[in-house]
Amino acid sequence: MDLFRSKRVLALAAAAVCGVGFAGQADAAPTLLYSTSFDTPAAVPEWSSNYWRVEEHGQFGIFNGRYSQGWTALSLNIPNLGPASGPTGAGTYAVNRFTVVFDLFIIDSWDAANSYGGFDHFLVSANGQQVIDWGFTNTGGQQRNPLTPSRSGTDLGFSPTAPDSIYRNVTLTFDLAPGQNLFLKFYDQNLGGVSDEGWGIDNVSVYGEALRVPTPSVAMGLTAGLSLLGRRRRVK
Ligand SMILES: [Ca+2]
Ligand SMILES: [Ca+2]
Repeated sequence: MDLFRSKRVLALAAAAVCGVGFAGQADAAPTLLYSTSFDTPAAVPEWSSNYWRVEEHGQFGIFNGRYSQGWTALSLNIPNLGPASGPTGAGTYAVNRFTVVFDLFIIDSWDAANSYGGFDHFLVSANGQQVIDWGFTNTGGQQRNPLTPSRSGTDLGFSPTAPDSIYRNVTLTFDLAPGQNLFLKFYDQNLGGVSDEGWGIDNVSVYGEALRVPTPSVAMGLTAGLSLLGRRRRVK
């Protein structure tokens, strides 16, 4: 898995969305700030106190979960990421660009598209700003996310009568103003409890780099002080 190459592709994709380019982007090596597989039973004070670690179960291995009507959050102290690379001069400003890569387990009878059963959401926020809000279904109907599952359509664990999905290497990129630590929250909306539907995450990595980027247009709805841009790309 070439995370750094993926990161650059992703950043360029984000830049394309903004209608801007990043001179020197390819020269900036993202710094690996954090990585965990949850596989060892060591204390994880960087995770919220409601952290729950599932032992080996079905096809999922050992992971951070399960949650339903719940959340888990990672707090990282962010060091100085060095001098910002990228375009300089008027019309640019400095950001810390973060890339978060993780595996997402969508467990049991999620129904994103069934209005009678509720629209089941999985969300991520960074320092209180929403990065993604995606709907998933394991029971047919319309997915409300841009991902391609690594595995789906069959029971992978927990309720044997409900299929599950595994999405590996979900990749999110967002920018924060420099000088902030990171509070990364994973949570759901509208789930029915773990006996019905739940989720977990695994293999979480966080990368960061200091960039100067063109000031976004007002039309993008972004501010100079804080911009968030959630993107996702599947890493093969
Ligand atoms: Ca694991
Ligand atoms: Ca299942």
